[in-house]
Amino acid sequence: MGQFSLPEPGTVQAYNLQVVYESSLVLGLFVMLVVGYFLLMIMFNKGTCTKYLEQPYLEVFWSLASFFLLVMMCSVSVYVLYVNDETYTEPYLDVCVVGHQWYWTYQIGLGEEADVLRWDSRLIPRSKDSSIDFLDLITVDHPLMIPVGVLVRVLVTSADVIHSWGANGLGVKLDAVPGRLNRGLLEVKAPGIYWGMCAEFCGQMHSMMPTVVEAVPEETFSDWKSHVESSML
Ligand SMILES: [Cu+2]
Repeated sequence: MGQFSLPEPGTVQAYNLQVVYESSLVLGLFVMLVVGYFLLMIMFNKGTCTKYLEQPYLEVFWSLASFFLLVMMCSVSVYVLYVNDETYTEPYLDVCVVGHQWYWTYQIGLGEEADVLRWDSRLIPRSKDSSIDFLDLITVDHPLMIPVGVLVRVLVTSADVIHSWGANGLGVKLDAVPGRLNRGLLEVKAPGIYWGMCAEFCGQMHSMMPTVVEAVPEETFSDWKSHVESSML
């Protein structure tokens, strides 16, 4: 649908959200057309059809029809709500995201594991050496690397004020609240770079802490991880 729809979903979760959005949109358009048709009919109809007066069956029908439409919308959205938030298998990777004024700290792996990697992701401002197609305000020094095709659990918190981490194409936006841990699941479908912005006003440089996620094939991810680990030793 190109410009008329949401951005291309980058994850299974974003795809599910798009299904909810588009199915609700189609149902909404259908209801609008039916109601619009009857509205125009009533406006321009000069006669009165006695068949439609005091019709209990008709009233029961349109009450039930709208009830079933609501049940359809509700069942799709509740199903996606649970599917996007629950997993019965252990995620392949845990990523911790900590918001700071005004940058993100990423950590791959949890506290007890030996192979935990932690780094800061800061904005690179445009300079006179920047190329002509330099992406202003969404270029960072070290993006978050995640593998494609596996389940990644994101744990988001903050060290100072409330921030919000997410990227449009990933279909995720999680508030980074000090003292709380918010959780999201991602299963990226295609390699690529996904951009987002801090979505909670967090101070003077709120617009200068983009979230850049680089999704790469699993082998590339392992190579990158072992390379970084060896260079840290
Ligand atoms: Cu922020």
